[in-house]
Amino acid sequence: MLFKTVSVVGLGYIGLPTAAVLASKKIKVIGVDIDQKAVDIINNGEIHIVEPGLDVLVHAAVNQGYLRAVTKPEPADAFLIAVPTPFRATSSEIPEPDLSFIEKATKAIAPVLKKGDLVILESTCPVGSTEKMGDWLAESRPDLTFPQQVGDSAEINIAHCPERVLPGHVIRELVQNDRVIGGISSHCSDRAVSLYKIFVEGDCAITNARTAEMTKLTENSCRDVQIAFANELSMICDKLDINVWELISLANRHPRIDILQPGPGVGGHCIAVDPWFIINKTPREAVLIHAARKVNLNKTSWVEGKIRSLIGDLLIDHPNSSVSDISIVCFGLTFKANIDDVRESPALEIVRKLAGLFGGQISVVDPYLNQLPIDLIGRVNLGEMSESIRKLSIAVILVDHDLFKEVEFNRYEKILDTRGLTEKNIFL
Ligand code: SAJ
Repeated sequence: MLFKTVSVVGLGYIGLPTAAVLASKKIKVIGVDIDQKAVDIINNGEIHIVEPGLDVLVHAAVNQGYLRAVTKPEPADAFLIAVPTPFRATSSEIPEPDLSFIEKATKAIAPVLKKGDLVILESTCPVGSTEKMGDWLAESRPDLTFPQQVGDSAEINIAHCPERVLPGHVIRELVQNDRVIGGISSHCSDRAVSLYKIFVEGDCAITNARTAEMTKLTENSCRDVQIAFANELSMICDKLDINVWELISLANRHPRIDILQPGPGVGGHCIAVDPWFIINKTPREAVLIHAARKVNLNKTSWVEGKIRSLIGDLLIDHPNSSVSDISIVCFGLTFKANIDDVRESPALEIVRKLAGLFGGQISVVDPYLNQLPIDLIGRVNLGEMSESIRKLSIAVILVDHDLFKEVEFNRYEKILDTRGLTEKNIFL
């Protein structure tokens, strides 16, 4: 059966671009989001997030009548669920996944499901979540049959197809990347492939739902481990008085070595979160993955400690000055370069800690943000790239936005460059 109408549930960083790309292929798309404000913005042909190329796509899709946003699910031939899967703290050091958004979205679409519909979970999730989604649907709709009950002959098809796109390159990667598709039955996988083939130019590789879930977690955990290696090297190099940026570029000349870049820690809603889904399920086995998480979390505290020692150095250099004479200018608040997303941002965590501890003036310069997170308003200034600086000033580079390449960092008395943006010899 063809997919005449597709519903995308969750119109965030993944759902909205997916809805817009599908609509650009002249499929009727109903976007569903609980946020009335986001729904209104989209129905106006505008967007509530920053992603290159998305504004043009959404504007065209809405104007041509292929994309419409609503707050309550409506009948469709396929449902793509792209809602967040955050984690919540537990009494142990290991947080646990919060599937409540997936559960709510699943239960919200259940009443409008009809025979022949396809339900796809795109949200990154712990192994077993797609099966759980199938159980929630079966409980809500005892009048329909599901693949976990009757296999290929089920009236509803269910699959997991994790999103794998890189923020900042979402539109291109949605089309070009290969997809991993894990159906609860093989018929579910085949139907999911036929949906993705509407807009995916990459291959659609078929597996089962559990392997598809683990594939996504593996990709992001692999990156977390690799970044942890770079972050650990940066702390070792600081102790041994070696320039870590030079070291990595030299080691990377080896044909089989490709070390990533250190930074102030790992942020975002994916790499800083997904490894916990593996650690939480298999804590005794996931030793390396857990250690990497700890290294990356510790790097953020380490940077904060370095800022405090720079403040101490300034006071030693200028004995007649006090902390209130010092200003710290933090460059970047987002979780990585050239985007507006501050979720799990190590830069934000560092600025929050500084705002709580430091008695001098703190400014944040971030060309991707029009305003500071609410809790920082009144405690931290939102500065300009070329703002005038005090005599006793420290520049802390937390994000390597391209626009920062124009900044004259040598105007500042001290520089802490966590991203290797300035001349390679300045780490501290
Ligand atoms: N980072 C470093 N050093 C590096 C690379 C990254 O410190 O060399 C930091 C970044 O500054 C950022 C964090 O890691 O704080 C994550 O950034 P990222 O660019 O590595 O990844 P994300 O979170 O933007 O997107 C990842 C991607 N996964 C992989 O590359 C394996 C993307 O393909 C996924 O779709 C996305 O997670 C997701 O949604 O899961």
